Amino acid sequence: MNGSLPPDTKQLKTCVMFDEFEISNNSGEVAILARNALVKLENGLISNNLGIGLHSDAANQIVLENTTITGHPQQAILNDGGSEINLIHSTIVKNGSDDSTVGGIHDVHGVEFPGGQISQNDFVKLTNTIVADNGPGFFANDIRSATSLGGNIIGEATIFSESNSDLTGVILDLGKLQDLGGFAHAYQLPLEFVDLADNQTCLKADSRGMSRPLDGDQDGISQCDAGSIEMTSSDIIFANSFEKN
Ligand SMILES: [Ca+2]
Ligand SMILES: [Ca+2]
Repeated sequence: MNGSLPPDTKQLKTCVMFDEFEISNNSGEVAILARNALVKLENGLISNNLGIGLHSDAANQIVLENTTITGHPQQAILNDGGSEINLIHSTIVKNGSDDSTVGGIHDVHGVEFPGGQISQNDFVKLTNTIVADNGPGFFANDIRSATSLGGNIIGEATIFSESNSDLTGVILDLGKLQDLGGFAHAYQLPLEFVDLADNQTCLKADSRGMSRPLDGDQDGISQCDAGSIEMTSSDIIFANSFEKN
């Protein structure tokens, strides 16, 4: 579907599943607009469309697995209307350069009260997912309102319930999309971020079909990687364009 969608929006109704897909370089305000739908997106890429990557509104239930959303001038994901989004082993980077409210994932639900009490912020759930290097955003660069189920790599977030197994405040540059052998291009993970995700919630394979978990850092222990790619020892790169806070 690369470049072949209508110029405005792609509307999904009822139950939709995309496996091994790419939606890139479209000129509409929204690449995927979901309303009242069950949607599963797996092993794919949504990239460099003109506005928002995925706009979910009106009681959707959406699951993303092994999917990368990148290169959108507005939000990667805008979630509204009581919709629920479950992101598993997905990579949300380099979105929101154009004065967004949030560059990565903007869930409009959830309110932070004085004293730190937070209202319902579990409409968006994150497992072994990367949300970093987005923004700048008015509320936060990467996430407004989400709940972690563990194993995530997160940049800047607000109204966010994190897990002990998350890395937060991470400054991360994954470089450029590359052909790593799957249906769509994806990002490699720098060595320092390999083998840090949660094996208990690890998917059985990555976006290109490589089995998880692998011992990417060669320490003798196989542990899965956050994001859509499970790094093999042969495609480990020693990137030095990142640092952790
Ligand atoms: Ca290891
Ligand atoms: Ca690994």
